[in-house]
Amino acid sequence: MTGSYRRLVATLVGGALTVAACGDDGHDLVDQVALTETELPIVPAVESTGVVISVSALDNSFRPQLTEISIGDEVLWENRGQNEHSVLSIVPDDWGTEAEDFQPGGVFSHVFTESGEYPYFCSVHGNETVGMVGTIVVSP
Ligand SMILES: [Cu+2]
Repeated sequence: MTGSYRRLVATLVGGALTVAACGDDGHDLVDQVALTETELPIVPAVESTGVVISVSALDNSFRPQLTEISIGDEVLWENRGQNEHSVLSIVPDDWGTEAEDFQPGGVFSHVFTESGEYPYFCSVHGNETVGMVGTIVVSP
């Protein structure tokens, strides 16, 4: 992420250099490059509040089962059980971790950037509707 962003900056600065080099004023060239570097904000792709809320994966339930957070908060799931578990999102199903990456002692985290209800489950000990299930509620 940071690496590709730096490449982008280098590309932009390089472009500014090329354009400025066509002129004959070397002083403007220096000013323009400095301006280009300082005015490009280093903005993370995800706005994070820095708040981390823990959810434990036990044998065999998520505690708490219902977790209420704010936009930009990070939820950190910790496998505090003796068994492997998974954390699989249902709607939308674009985040989570499979059991092979969530062994006892393992962690998984996700930052929620939009408000809504995010149900999830452990496929080892349940399915989308019953068993080891949980919900993250993200308020605006
Ligand atoms: Cu489980």
